[in-house]
Amino acid sequence: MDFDLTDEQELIRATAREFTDKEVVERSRENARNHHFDTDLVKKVAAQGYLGAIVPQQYGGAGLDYVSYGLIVEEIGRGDSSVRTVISVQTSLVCSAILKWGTEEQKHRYLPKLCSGEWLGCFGLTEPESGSDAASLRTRAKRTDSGWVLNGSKMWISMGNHAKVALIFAQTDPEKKHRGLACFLVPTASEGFSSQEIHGKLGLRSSDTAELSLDEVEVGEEAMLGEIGDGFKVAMSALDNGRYSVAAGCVGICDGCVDASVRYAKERKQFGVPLARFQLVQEMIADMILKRDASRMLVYRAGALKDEGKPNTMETSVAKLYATESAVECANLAIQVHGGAGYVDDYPVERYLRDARVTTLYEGTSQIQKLIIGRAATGINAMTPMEVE
Ligand code: COS
Repeated sequence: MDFDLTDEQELIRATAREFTDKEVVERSRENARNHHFDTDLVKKVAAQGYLGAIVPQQYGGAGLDYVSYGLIVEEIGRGDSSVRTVISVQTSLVCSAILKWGTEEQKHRYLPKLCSGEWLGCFGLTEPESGSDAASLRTRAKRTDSGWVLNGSKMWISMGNHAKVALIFAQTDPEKKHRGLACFLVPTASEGFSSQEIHGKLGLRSSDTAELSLDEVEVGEEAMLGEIGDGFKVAMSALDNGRYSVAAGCVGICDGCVDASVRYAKERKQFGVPLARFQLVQEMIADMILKRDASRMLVYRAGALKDEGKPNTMETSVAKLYATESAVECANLAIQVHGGAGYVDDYPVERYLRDARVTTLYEGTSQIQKLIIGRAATGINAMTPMEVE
């Protein structure tokens, strides 16, 4: 077992750290205050090769391994979870799904544009009536002479107002339940496709979040990603990657909480000595370090399994569950270390708490992760409630 990063991975981490400090941290407070989805910053992120980092070079990506990708996502996550969300959605959900399930034609058509940031993509799985129970989604796909017509709506879709292409999951045959689902690559400029911004979020204020509506949207046969009936597997395999990136981003939040708290505890004096002199303050810092380091190791484990091509759904859920819950706890502790100063946005810790909160919800709640882990451990499926007599 080797816990060291390679020289190349160390360089990737250092470069991402420098980029984050110079470009991301600088803008995070103002963007959050202004609820501004920063397309200029997204261009800079793309220019770094951070969109589609795991996509092979032949399709316009950086061809990096998952551990390296996780390092990048961790650093960006320390800077701003709204920016990290752009990377997660574009790379882990959209690009990874096209890479795994797309035809050569689809890969060549979409991946170079997504990797370069020329296009943004979004992942349309969740609906107003279906969240955890993804298989029950109601968007319908009906056959036409030349392809398919789509009707339905999608909810909580990151980048939905800026995306040029949307992965839309739709039911082709309700009787088949999850085996009737299909995934379509839908240009957002299609007639009948519209999006609306969702306002009033607790966190991720500089992230774009949309409700999508599909009203008789027509697409050709070539729009389908995978085959009829593959839709649920497309979604689940993409979420295996999405959850990994959310976990890595949350390691970044934990790390940012440690950095900010150590700095503040050494500067701020009470009773004539720095806060760091108090054992109860050190205890909070130690607790944060524990959670950060354990989260990081779990993310590395999931990343290493992905790089080896081994099954990793359970390990990814462990990493996602632990890192996201840890990010919430670390942010809460970091505010405690900062006292009143942590309650306003002069310091990043209040934003860390607001941004961390969604991570235990999206891409599968903590409860869903526990059920995935529990099922892997026991072989018993406790997902579906027992039928009511
Ligand atoms: N990769 C590929 N295929 C997978 C998979 C994975 N990680 N997990 C499951 N599948 C396949 C299974 O192999 C099974 O295939 P068959 O139809 O051939 O048997 C099928 O998908 C159904 O799987 P499963 O029985 O596990 O589905 P369940 O309904 O029991 O559980 C949960 C599904 C609850 C785990 C799933 O619906 C889920 O993750 N929900 C949360 C959704 C979510 O994260 N939403 C947030 C989206 S925000 S972007």
